[in-house]
Amino acid sequence: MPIRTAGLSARARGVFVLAAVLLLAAVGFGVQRAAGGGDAGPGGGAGPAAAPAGPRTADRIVPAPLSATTGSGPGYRLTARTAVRTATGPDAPAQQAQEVRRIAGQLAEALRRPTGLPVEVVADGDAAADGIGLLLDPALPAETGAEGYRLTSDATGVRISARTPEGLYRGTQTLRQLLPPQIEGPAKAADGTEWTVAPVTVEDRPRYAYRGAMLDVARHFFTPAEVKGFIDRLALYKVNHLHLHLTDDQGWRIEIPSRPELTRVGAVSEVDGTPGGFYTAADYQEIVRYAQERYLTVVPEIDLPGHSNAVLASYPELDCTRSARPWPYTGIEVGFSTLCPTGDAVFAFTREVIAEVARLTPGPYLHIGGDEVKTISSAEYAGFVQQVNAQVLAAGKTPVGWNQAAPAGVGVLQYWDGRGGRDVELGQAAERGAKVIMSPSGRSYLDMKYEKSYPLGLVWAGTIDARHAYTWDPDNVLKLPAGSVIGIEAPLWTETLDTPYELDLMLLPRLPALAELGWSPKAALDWDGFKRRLAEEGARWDAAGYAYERRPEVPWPAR
Ligand code: TNX
Repeated sequence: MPIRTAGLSARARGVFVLAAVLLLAAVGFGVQRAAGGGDAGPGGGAGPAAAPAGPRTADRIVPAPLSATTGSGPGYRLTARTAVRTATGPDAPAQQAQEVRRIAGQLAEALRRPTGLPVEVVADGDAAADGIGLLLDPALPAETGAEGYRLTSDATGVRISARTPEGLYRGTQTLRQLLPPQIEGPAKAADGTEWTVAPVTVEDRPRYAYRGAMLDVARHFFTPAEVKGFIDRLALYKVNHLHLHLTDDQGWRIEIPSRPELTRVGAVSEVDGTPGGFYTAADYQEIVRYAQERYLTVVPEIDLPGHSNAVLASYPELDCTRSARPWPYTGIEVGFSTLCPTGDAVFAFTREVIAEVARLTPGPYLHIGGDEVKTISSAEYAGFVQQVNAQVLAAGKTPVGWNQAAPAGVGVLQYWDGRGGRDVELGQAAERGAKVIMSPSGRSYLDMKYEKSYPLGLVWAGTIDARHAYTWDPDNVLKLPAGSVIGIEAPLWTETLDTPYELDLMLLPRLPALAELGWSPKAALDWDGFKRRLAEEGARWDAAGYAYERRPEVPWPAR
């Protein structure tokens, strides 16, 4: 087939020719390696022709693993004989063994659809036999941790081992990335697609324990199915917490049976006046379950005492400022609403809400907001937050608050804004032992525009392109005591975002940039290398049907 470069600009032609030269060099190299390897195993086929066609080697993984080496030989080709085999050993608790089989089933299903291969699950089989072995191995080094794993592949198969089912799950996400992008497709791929896993050895574990993304379902409501789609994107990049911002001035989105007005009144609308919505207990639990199956912990947020206009519209007696109550409220101003900071009625209300949300939430955290309260004194604010903090602890959960809650003694603080001495207050809280989740608004806010002229998003914290989202160090945003920062989170506020398509445009490609900061060792972080790996992700999103912004700072291949 002749290579056409006519119609491209001179610069693009140059790039094209260079790329073609590199590609030829790479193919030549691959053939040499395969010929030298000479070991045509079960999946290997005959000789050089079976060399991995695509460039999906160990250096394509996002987030970058702790270490990865591309081996020699043809890699493992999925065939009709490929099975997912689990080995959990005689000492594993039955529940763990069952969980490993569930993960195997999840992987097999994901492989079956695009490949059209049968991909059976063989429980307690031989993890070293032909296929993909999932091996629970408590003897792996302790530093592997709960999320770490080891993945090896060669012509005979792929083996993932980990100390826990969670580690195996993270390893299966890496395996997805070692296959061609069509593996993400919703339907069977074109005949002749080569389902080859490059020969690699990967050792991996995360830098931070907490790697989160937040979805604001209050400003615009997103259905359980839409939230599941959001979770799918996070799981791919090994994000392990989903923070749901469930309440705000514009809407209350979770049913509390003892307080029916919260949803009868407080859920009716959203920003711009379009209809709102809310989650029943069953809806919420379904989201939690779906997240759990992908090893994401849901962190529910009930924003208190500010951002509470929807509560006040539903239960006016909780307002002692007696301010005029706009309802339905469809604008995007902040800071004008607060619950009464004192009195039995308000704390009975918070206790009931916290008890119900805690009951529905298996994860350890319950986020109590605490941001942008402008209409009460700081003493009233601190007194209120302390009481609510105690209620969350009494409900068996760990309270999390936005960084304004630092002086009130909340144990886990989410840093977003250091203005007005908030950075100093947060530093003091960290000195007293508070843990910090880093969400600096100028770097990690996925609702900030990529550039000033971008049609979606806000600009109050600046503009954030993919490079800006990637080039910062969570440990050095503030000078905090060593070990204070437990991770990072990327919040997606939805004042300007109303559809899953719009969420995708803001999320991709910045989510993987932030996910890599949370997961990968500091030494592996390098924008020039990352942007090339990121560019390869585009084809996966195309296959999956995910929208994304083809930002100029990323060298996307032509579609
Ligand atoms: C600040 S971050 C807020 C949110 C807005 C967001 C918009 C934080 C704790 N508060 O209420 O939605 O900015 O970017």
